[in-house]
Amino acid sequence: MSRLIVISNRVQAPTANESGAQGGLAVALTAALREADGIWFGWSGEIGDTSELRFRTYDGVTSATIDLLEQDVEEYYDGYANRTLWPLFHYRLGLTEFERDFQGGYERVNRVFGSVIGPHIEPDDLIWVHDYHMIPLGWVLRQQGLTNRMGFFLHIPWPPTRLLTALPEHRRLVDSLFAYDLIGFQNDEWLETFHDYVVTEMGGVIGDNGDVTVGNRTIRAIACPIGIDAREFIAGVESSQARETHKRMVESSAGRGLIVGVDRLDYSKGLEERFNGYQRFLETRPDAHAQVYLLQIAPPSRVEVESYRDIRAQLDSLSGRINGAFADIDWVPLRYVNQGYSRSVLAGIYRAAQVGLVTPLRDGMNLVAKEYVAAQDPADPGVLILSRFAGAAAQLNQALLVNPYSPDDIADAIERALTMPREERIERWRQLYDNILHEDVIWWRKRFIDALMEVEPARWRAHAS
Ligand code: ADQ
Repeated sequence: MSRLIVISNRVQAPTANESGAQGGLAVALTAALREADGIWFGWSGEIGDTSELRFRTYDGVTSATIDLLEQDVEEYYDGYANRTLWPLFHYRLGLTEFERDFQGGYERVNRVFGSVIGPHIEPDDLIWVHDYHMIPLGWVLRQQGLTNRMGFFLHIPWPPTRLLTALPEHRRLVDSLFAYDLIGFQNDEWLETFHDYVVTEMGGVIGDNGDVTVGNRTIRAIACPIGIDAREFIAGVESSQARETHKRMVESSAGRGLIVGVDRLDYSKGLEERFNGYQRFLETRPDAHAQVYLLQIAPPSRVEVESYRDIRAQLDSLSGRINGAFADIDWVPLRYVNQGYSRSVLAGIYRAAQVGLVTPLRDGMNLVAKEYVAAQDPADPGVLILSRFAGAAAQLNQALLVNPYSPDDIADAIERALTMPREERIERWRQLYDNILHEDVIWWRKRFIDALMEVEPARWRAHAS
């Protein structure tokens, strides 16, 4: 069996201290690497002046990290990744910054990664590169003569062609993707928008079997939705910490219905719009006052980036306004918490919530929606309200799908969820649960690796020569 080499910006392999916020990628890959004899390469998250690799093995997962120079972090991570690609790929052209220095730093850091990782790759290794931070890495590794099977998975949406072409170096970026053998997207929608770019901007041809050909280069592109480690999450719901949290939530709710939101504090998650929707619900349903409350958990992320500080300030003031307008001496309609919690605490909170409110404006997938479903009591499950613009909506279509931009849509869905008869809740939940159980992270990993094993890597060799 080939070794699996995973490369992503941040390595969040398991540590002795697992509490705190974990990104979706970390949650998914930890489970995947444990099953294979893998190494996870990436940035340590630290600033330092040496790019020496540091290896560490814990709980069956080996990781190897490097530090980055301060300028690299500013241009590559805070800059191109978080101020250029992230907003652009989430359809937020107005927040997208176009700086040559950012692009230069991005390509430079990808070359650094390539030069330190390349020597550790063995001929049989399968290489799996993750996400928008690392798009050109495959090309960098090919420049070193590597002919390994190499796949790339994009965790975020692929933007419409007309938006992508606002990026001055769009063609160069997409060209570099053709160094991989396989590219995976979260769903058919992002795959189709990628196809559209290839056909309209590159004169490419899409084959029946997922092959995408531009000139003399052929790669394969597939939709491969990521899942959660459903069995582990479900087992976690029974842990003593989850039970304790559940009890605490039930007690502190004092008979009121709990609506829960759990997100990284990010403008793509639609938190402001969600608060507006909840406010509309309170304005238009006075009978519901003191009967429900919204618990929004949102630990800050990317605090170096101005747009993230802005959204935080807006949410602080909006949550204050909602509570100021509606709270009573014994009822606070919105509990807004800016910290991360361990997975078992989250499981207990999800379980106690009658409604899971997941309303991103745009999201590659969204694992919180799946975790909420996994945590429910089969005999009395809560209702998932899900944005139609989350990648997860393609699989979880038994949720109440909403337009996250519409406060009325959100308010109506909250009411419908809170009053839904138990039989309907069970019926919807069963289908959602079935999906998250079958299309879990193991299924995702297998589907991607199987597809990578199927493609003929000689296609790269032939074209490189
Ligand atoms: P993210 O944008 O980070 O991931 P998401 O899929 O929702 O978003 O994953 C978040 C993960 O972090 C979940 O496992 C959640 O439990 C955890 N988390 C969130 N808030 C937390 C908190 N307060 N405390 C503890 N844990 C918290 C990116 C893409 C997504 C895609 C994933 C995986 O943006 O669209 O689903 O990668 O591909």
